[in-house]
Amino acid sequence: MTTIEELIKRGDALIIVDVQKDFCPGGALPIPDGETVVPVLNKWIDAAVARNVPIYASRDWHPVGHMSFKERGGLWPPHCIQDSDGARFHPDLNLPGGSIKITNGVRFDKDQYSAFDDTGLAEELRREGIHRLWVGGLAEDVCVLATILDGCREGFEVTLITDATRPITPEGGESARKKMQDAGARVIQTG
Ligand code: VGL
Ligand code: ZN
Repeated sequence: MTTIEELIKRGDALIIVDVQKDFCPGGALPIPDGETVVPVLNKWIDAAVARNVPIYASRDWHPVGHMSFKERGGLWPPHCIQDSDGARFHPDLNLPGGSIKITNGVRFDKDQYSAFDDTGLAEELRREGIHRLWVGGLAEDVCVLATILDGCREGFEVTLITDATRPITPEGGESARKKMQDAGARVIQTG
């Protein structure tokens, strides 16, 4: 069996998408079994640290009354409001001090599902000599999907860690998985 440490190497990055309390059961926009990604991602974090592979963690970080909220005609209940408890990373996610945070959803005029959208992430990764991305997080059919599609479009070799992600709906997850694979993303399951 291939271990994570055998898979990841120099030139890779681990991208952890929106593993925040509001996206887990008990939160404002709970994703079924969302919390189950945490122990899996912790294994990837350990391996990334051991191999000196950088870790980028995105977070959804909306102003009060964001345009993506239902009260403003958007799709979602209010969630991940800046500095709220629900916007915190899941408390069991062992993000090391050296991990790099990417903040999304702060714009007043549009939502940003992808960690690449208006963040400069692609340029930053290229500057760091990174060409392969291992991706997990929430939700598979929203922000993980958008991040992976952009990662592929930007020319990175992208792998989705299937046991480190969960969709909002099973149908959404199925269609997202297909779109990601059609875009050239690979899929892998941990151990
Ligand atoms: C997300 C819905 C609204 C996500 C963010 O992180 O997948 N989903 N905002
Ligand atoms: Zn959001």
